[in-house]
Amino acid sequence: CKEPLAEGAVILRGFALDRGLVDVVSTIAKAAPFRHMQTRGGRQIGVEMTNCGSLGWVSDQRGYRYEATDPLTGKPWPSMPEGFGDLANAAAGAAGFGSFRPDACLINRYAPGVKMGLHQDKDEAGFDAPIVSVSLGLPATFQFGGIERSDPVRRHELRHGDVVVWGGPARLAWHGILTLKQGEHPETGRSRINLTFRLAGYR
Ligand code: MD5
Ligand code: FE
Repeated sequence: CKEPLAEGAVILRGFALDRGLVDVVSTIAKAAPFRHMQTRGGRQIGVEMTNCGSLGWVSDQRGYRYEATDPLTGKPWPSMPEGFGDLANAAAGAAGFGSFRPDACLINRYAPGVKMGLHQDKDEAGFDAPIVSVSLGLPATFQFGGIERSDPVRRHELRHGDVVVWGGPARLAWHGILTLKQGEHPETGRSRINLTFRLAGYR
């Protein structure tokens, strides 16, 4: 079931259900543990993160960027599971985009009380490809604005299994996640997990 958010952005409710994604995340996190990264300013990011795929998003005193190696383990990020790549491509197709073969999957883990402030995703080498985002576990309120930081934002509830696809005019929209409420989910416990699939490097 498709819910348009804006020109170029759509929510696919329940698209990621029954694919065993939470177990796959657990396997990835054994090789590349969730961790709090630091910002350039030396502050700790509240969301815990890890990655899979040939590139992973990292933040430290040198700023935001994509790296092929996990700075925590010194090893390449775990490879993109086939089920992840196929899901991202199927979601992009269902949203009306062409073939999407992401090289990066950032995995965010939110505990109750944690938020992600309004930002744009612009650390990627190009913005032609869409971004596919998968929500698992506890529900969250997503804030979706426009191309200008001052544009009005709308709020949408994202629940377990929901997938959002952004591309075209929505690719550089400002967005964020409001403070996660307390709760417990049968698959993820007291947490929300978000998978964000991107084409981060040059094609
Ligand atoms: C999350 N993650 O739920 C959110 C939602 C991130 C991030 O924002 O950067 O890890 S993914 C939402 C998203 C991604 C790319 C573009 C847009 C939204 N957008 O244009 O609105 O952890
Ligand atoms: Fe983002």
